[in-house]
Amino acid sequence: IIERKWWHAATVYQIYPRSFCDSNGDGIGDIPGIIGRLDYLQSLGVTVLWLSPIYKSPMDDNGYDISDYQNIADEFGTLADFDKLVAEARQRGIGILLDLVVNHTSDEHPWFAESRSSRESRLRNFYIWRPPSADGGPPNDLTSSFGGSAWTLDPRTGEYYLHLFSRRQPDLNWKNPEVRSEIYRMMNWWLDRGIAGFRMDVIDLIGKEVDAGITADGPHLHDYLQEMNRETFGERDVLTVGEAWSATPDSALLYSGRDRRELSMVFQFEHVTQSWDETHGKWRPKPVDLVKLKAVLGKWQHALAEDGWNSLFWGNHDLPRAVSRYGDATGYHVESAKMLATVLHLMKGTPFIYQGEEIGMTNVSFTSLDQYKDIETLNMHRLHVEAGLSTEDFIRGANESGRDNARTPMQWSADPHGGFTTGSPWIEVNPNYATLNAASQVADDRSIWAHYRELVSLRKQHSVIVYGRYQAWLDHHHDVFVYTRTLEDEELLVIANFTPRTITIELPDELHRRGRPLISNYSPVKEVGETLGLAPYEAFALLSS
Ligand code: TEU
Ligand code: CA
Repeated sequence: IIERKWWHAATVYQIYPRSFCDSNGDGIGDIPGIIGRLDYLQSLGVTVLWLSPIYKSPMDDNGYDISDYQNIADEFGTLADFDKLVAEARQRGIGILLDLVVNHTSDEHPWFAESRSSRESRLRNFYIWRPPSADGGPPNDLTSSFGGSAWTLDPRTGEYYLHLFSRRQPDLNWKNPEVRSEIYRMMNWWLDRGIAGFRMDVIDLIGKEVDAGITADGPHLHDYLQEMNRETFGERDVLTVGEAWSATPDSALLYSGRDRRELSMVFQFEHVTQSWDETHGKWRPKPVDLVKLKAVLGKWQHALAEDGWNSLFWGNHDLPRAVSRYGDATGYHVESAKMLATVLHLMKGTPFIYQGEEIGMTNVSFTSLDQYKDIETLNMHRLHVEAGLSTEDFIRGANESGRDNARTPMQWSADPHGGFTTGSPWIEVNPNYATLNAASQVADDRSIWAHYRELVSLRKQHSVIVYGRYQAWLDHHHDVFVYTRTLEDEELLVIANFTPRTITIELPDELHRRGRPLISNYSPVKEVGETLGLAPYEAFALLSS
């Protein structure tokens, strides 16, 4: 039923350029650094790289605040470096996805400088300006994701502008057709340079109706996406993935349905937020409840089984490290990292690996506030302390959920600073680099890295992994994740112990079988009977036909 697309079988690797590889010793990762690691990425087997923003930016939010869409930030390199990256990647069968940040720009973008200059500016309507409310305060009570009001008063003209993120990230006015056509022109300019597509930052926010208090999922959102598709990538064979914290299975079908002409897929976050605290959100995460996690992931597998397409991920540059959040980073580091990868990569959808996940990089254990660099973490600290929390308590939450967990430098080797830089890194390297690094894992065929490489390669070989029908088993079991994937006469059985305990499970008749062991994190299992013993975090897949 589904028309086959190249990106159905692809595995994407996300690079956070600032933290990936520094080529010139200034402590900041850069494009030449990425080029130098293409062989590593090719050998992992990934065929798409998503780069977090590399455009000119004052870096208030590490590049998610763009001041020139058609230039590269000096610390990352030049347009010539970028073109070289595209060409060198293509030679290795790898495409480049750019991060499209078009909900907002930097306050240093020339559009904003012009827009704020006077109420009569020809670009006034490029952003969202409103007069103060009757008491002189902000127009309404919309809040910024990074804390506080989403409105800032600009004294020059006496009006407030909207920023759903930092005050240095003013929101563009998507209702203005000139804004939209400028964005489309810019997108085509990048597409013409040969990129493989876009990851679209907070794309669910562009249809906002601020006066009605609506930010996500606004009434014209899908009109804009259809227009964007028509005006830019619609006739090009690219991958587009929209970040949509508000996505539900129903809206995901609107974004990614086959006849919708919008996006290839979206990132949804239900499996992430289901373990957040009701009042304190991610800063007080609850332990992961496997029954709930399975229910959420299964719901999405079923919802997009016949139409639309899933993205699959445990982590990204905003989220804690997968093995720390869902596995056991201390007791069973290798076993649990492999288990998590197995469960995710054998589901239906396009898997995304966040840099360092393939070697099982872990959360930080910072002890003092100045070790954090992330604007969200620093703003939230201020607000939490004002509300009566101690810095110590805040740090406990930040070490579990803060965005800097994902942003410490990639651990390449046991050399100083993990081989990330010869200078001093912009953010501290996790001290566990001495034992946890890419060099040692690439050399070890039983490493986490080797396991990821095998999973990426299996997806290329077996269409049952790409297209097989998903069915979950033992939904109410608290310890194991069990599912099957079926395509024609092939059936894949995946079984994973999510606990640090040795357990014995009972399996329904339909699952008793022999099969060809496809992958496992202990010795290969060849037969599944009525009862099955599983070692801590054991996971394996059997293929039968
Ligand atoms: O993130 C969207 C977003 O809403 C995050 O700020 C999220 O709420 C938070 O990190 C999780 O608790 C995107 C980018 O991925 C993020 O890095 C940017 O800071 C943000 O947009 C603004 O561009
Ligand atoms: Ca550098």
